[in-house]
Amino acid sequence: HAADAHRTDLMTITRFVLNEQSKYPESRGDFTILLSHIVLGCKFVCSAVNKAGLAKLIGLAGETNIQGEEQKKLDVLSNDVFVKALVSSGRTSVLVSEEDEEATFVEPSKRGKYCVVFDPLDGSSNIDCGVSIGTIFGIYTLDHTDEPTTEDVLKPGNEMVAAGYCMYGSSCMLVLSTGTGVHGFTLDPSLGEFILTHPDIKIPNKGNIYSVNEGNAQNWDGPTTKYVEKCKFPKDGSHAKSLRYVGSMVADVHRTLLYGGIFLYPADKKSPNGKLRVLYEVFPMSFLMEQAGGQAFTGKKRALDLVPEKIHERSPIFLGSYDDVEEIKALYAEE
Ligand code: P6P
Repeated sequence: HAADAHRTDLMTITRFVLNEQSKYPESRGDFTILLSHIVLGCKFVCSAVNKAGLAKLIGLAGETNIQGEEQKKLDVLSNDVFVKALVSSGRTSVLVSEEDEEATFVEPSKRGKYCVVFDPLDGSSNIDCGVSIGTIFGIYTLDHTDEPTTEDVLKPGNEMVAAGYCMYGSSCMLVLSTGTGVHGFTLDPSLGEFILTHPDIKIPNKGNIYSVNEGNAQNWDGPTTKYVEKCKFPKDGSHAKSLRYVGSMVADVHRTLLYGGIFLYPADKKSPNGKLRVLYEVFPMSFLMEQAGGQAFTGKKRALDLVPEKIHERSPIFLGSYDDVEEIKALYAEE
């Protein structure tokens, strides 16, 4: 037979997660319902981002978010959509968003057993120039029935049960791990469904790309400076690495996951804890990297072992191919 013009074994993200969850007999479908609401948010943002140029959604909303950055309309819209979708899922109790200074505590009648930390539109400074941006999320379970508090999300990343991102670029791709590997789903706009296109993503053990903002080089510490030097002027006769830096974490991490290499946002004299946020940037991307066979390091420890004390806390991060991160760990160990 000629190959079917239309694939008939459509593995949608919902079917995929139902299959995964069926391995846990006690699961009552709560996670699947939660995920379907996250997927709804991603579909909405994908549509809004694609129309942004036309719908004049671009431009400053005039407000500033708690990071003191000018808030763009798409930021505000995306945050509202995700908060509403997560609350209406009836499966969450605490929400932490990059856009909101305080955590959101869901009203008792709508509470569920999950806590979601997310950046609704990361890399938003790139919106106006059409560079890929994304949503990043991490999921904790609530392990008590008392009043929820921020303590329920101030947990190490190694207690996350799932994490993922959705990249709004030339195509809309959702990359997810529920703890059994990393899987990529591409939105088929004609169906409005995320279809499994990248099952079981594994990051190459070593890559030849390093990804860092070289503009901060004068502020880096010794080990980072030495490592980047090694990338550019290898002493062992190997090829120099290529530099690829988009400046949008989802785009830089997605490329690192698929092609290998290392992504770095180190501490520097100006920002001793780096720039990226622990709960909804560092942890989800570190979770995915480990699940894909890579690793993630803060300069001091395994990133997922960090215990955040504040919901918008920052941390330096070095993540990507296992062997590449080993090299920078060795340099920090010498310090
Ligand atoms: P810099 C975007 O604003 C962001 O939060 C991440 O998406 C990105 O990796 C980083 O900041 C870029 O920061 O200082 O290199 O512009």
